[in-house]
Amino acid sequence: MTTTAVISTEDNMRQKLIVTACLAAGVAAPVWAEQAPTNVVLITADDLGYEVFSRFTDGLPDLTPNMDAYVKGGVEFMHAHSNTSICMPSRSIMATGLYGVSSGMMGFMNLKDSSIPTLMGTLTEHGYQTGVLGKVSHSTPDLGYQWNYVQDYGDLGSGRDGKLYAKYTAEFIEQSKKAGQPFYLMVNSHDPHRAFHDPEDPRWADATQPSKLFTADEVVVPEYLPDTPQTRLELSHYYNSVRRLDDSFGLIIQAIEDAGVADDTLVMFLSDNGSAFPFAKANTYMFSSRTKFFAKWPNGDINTDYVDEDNFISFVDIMPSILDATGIEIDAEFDGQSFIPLLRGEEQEGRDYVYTQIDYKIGGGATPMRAIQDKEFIYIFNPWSEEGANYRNANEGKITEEWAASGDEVQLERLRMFREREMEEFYDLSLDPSSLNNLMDNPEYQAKITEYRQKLNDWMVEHKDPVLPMLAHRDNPEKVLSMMKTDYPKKFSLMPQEQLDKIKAKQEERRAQRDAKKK
Ligand SMILES: [Ca+2]
Repeated sequence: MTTTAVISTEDNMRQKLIVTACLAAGVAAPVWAEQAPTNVVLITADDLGYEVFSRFTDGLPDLTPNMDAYVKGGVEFMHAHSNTSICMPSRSIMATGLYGVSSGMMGFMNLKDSSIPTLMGTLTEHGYQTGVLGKVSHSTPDLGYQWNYVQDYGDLGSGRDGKLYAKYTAEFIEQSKKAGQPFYLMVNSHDPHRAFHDPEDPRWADATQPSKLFTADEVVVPEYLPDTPQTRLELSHYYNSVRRLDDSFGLIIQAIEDAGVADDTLVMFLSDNGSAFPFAKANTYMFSSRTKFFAKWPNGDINTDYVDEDNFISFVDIMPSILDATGIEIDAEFDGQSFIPLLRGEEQEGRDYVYTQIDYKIGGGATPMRAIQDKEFIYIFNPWSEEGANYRNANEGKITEEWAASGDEVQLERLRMFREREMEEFYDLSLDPSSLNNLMDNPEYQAKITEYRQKLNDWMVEHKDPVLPMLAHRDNPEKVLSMMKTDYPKKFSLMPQEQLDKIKAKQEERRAQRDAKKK
């Protein structure tokens, strides 16, 4: 599919110059030599859950006005998912088109297998300027890679100042124009990651104020959390941060439009993972991975004012889609496929299910989870689960403390489920989207459970998942737990030497600081 952009004489001249420069440098001539090149801006939120959007928060108006207005002219997917609902592994999937089990980045790992191409590396090789704003280390799997333009968290008001994001977006676009190259810009907000915006005690001194604040009384509590005072308080702070994300989004879009490049720029928006509350981020429930996802590309011949309610897309599709949009072909295998045809309203195979996984979180041991879901059902396998297990993550706030102290049966059972889980879970999403009622022992669902487990088994076979043998022994929990120790890859074995060296240097630095304090 070719774009229908009109090419001016000046553009033609510029492109000829670039092609000549590429040939002289021994780089493959870019395919956009004959047409206006496509720029790509990927805007990511940090921990923005899908449940905050209007269909789940009826009665809570005016949370994301800029996004709501923008998305109307583009394409929105109703079934978009992060394959791994944790910051760095989620972004590693976007950058490689591969699940963690395929790339080896099953957690906070950099890329060990240097034969795997990355999105940014490939774009550089094909004549693109690349830039990144915020979340830089989480968004750069290859430790040897050099972006053309970098502004990190500290230069962006702790990743929470939209005016600075807009300023640097404009600066990078100007730099690309001067270089006569098309660009790829990854704009990573640090909102609405914890710490949320608490008006009484704003944690980020250099962040901007959200344009609107929310109160504990008016928030909508998602069904997967018991409705308690602490939950409501944290949610109100979270909504403040969501609003600030939306403020930033509006300013970034304005900067792209002011730079005069919007027509030839594919803009996409997504969240790296679900919200930082128990049962969302760092798990495999529907609200762990489901994300707001929309795209706009005026000269890309794609749909406008269009909502795709049928097709599942996920982050393994991001790299193939961007290469498709930019007309770059490389000799590489991806776990995903380009969704650009869906943006044009075409049909595609393989869009009925999504597969999501968790392996290593930032701290602690592995808690592998594997899930398959479609619009009707979700099946989850948790080989780490056992009585007395103590699953924890950095997303609990003070909510789990409140559950523990409540003496309330419902809250205590929710806490037990969160910490220990069950080896297998199955939910009817049409009746129970928040996954509260595990149907594993319900006789009516046994045929469906077998069907979904088999599909997950097939996915594990295809991707040589180390968890596969554990699924076969699911009726013998002791065996599964012993296999976790023997068959599951150790964290450090998945890291490249350069990352191990960095970790070692950091440890030594900390040790030296401790020793200095003692003296
Ligand atoms: Ca995140």
